[in-house]
Amino acid sequence: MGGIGSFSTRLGAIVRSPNISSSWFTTQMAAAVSAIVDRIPLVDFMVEVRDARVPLSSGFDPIRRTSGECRRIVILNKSDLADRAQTEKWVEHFEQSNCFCYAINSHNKDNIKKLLNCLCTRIRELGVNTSYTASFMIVGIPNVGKSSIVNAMHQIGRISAEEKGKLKHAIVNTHPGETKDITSFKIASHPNIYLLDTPGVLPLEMSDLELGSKLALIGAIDDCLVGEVELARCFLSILNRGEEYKCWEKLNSMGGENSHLGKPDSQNKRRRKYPTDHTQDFIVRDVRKRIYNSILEFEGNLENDEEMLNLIDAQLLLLHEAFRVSLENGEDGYRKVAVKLLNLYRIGRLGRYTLDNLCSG
Ligand SMILES: Nc1nc2c(ncn2[C@@H]2O[C@H](COP(=O)(O)OP(=O)(O)O)[C@@H](O)[C@H]2O)c(=O)[nH]1
Ligand SMILES: [Mg+2]
Repeated sequence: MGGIGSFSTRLGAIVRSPNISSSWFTTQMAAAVSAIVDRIPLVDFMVEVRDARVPLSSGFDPIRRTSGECRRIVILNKSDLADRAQTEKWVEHFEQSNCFCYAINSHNKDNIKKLLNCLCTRIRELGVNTSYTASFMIVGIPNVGKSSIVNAMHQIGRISAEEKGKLKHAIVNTHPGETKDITSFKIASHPNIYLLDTPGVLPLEMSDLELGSKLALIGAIDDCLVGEVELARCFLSILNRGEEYKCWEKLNSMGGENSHLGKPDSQNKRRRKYPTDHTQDFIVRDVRKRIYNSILEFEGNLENDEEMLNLIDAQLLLLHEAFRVSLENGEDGYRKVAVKLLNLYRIGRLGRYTLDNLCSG
C-alpha cells in the first residue's frame, strides 16, 4: 500500500495543527531525548524498536542525528499486525543497510527467546569477558512495544533464581506515554546484560502529512487528541481500498451464531475444547460481514473522495448495529463505534496492514 489518500492528508493536517502538535510533543519527551542522547556513549548497542506496520515512519528521530556513533539493532515489533511479505522485505532492507534487524511479536515467547539469544550473541561477539556488564538501550516512538519487549525478556532472561524472585515490571499500556523514566532490567548473567527501557519520543516535527496520520493510526499519538472518528474514517478508507476484506467473503455463506470465523469444521471442534470469547468472535464476524457487504454493494468510485466518504459514513452507521451502540447517542455514539473499530484493527482482528510500502521508502 503506497499513499493512503486524502483521508490520510486530513488526519495528518489535524496532527500537525498548532494546538494539537503542542500536546503530543511533551516537555517529558524533550527531557527524554537529552537523557537518551547522553547515555548513547555508555551503552553497547542502541535497540531501535519500530512498528512493523510502519517500518519507515516509526523511525526514532534522535538516533538519525547520532547515527554512525553507535552500534544499532532494529526490531520490527507487532509483526503479527503487519503484512508478512512486506515485513520480510523490510528486514532485508535494514540488513542491507548494515544493521541487525529482527521482526517479532513481543507476545510470542519463541520470538522473545530467539531475540534474547541474538542479543547475547551480539555481546559475545564483542569479545568481552564474563565479568563485563553490557547494556542495550531500547528506544523508539511511543506505543511500539518497548516495555512489552523489556518485560518479556526480563521474565525469561538467564538470571539467578534469587534475582528472578525480585522480577520487576515496566508499565505496559494501550495508551502512549506510560513509560516516564529510563529503567534497567537484567536479562542475562556472565556477562551481565541489562536492557534500558526508555520513554517513547515522537519527532519534533512531522515532515509530511502522511507521517502524522500513520503515527496516529498505529496509536503513537493519543487518539483523543486527534479524534477517534477521524481515525476510524482513515482506517476504513485503507480497508476499503485494500485486499484484506476480500477473504471475508465466506462469512456470508456461513450459518448461525455458533459458527467460528471461517475455520473449517475440524478446526472448530478442536477450538471448542478451549474457552474462547464468543461474544467478541460474534461481534468481529458481524463487523466483517457488514463491511464486506457494504463494499460489495457500493456502486460509487472508491478513488473519488466524496464517494468514499459516503461509503465510510454508511459503514459507520452499519457498525452502530454491529457494536450494539444506539443511534440515539448522536456524536458520542459515533465516537464509541470508532473506538471499538480502532480497537479491533489494533488487535489485528480486521486484517494485517503495512502502511509503509518499501518502494515509497
Ligand atoms: N499485537 C501486538 N501488540 C503488542 C506487541 N507488543 C506490544 N503490544 C501492545 O502495544 C501496546 C503498547 O505496548 P508498550 O510496551 O507499553 O509500548 P511502549 O510505549 O513502546 O513501551 C500494549 O497494548 C501492548 O500490549 C506485539 O508484538 N503485537
Ligand atoms: Mg513503555
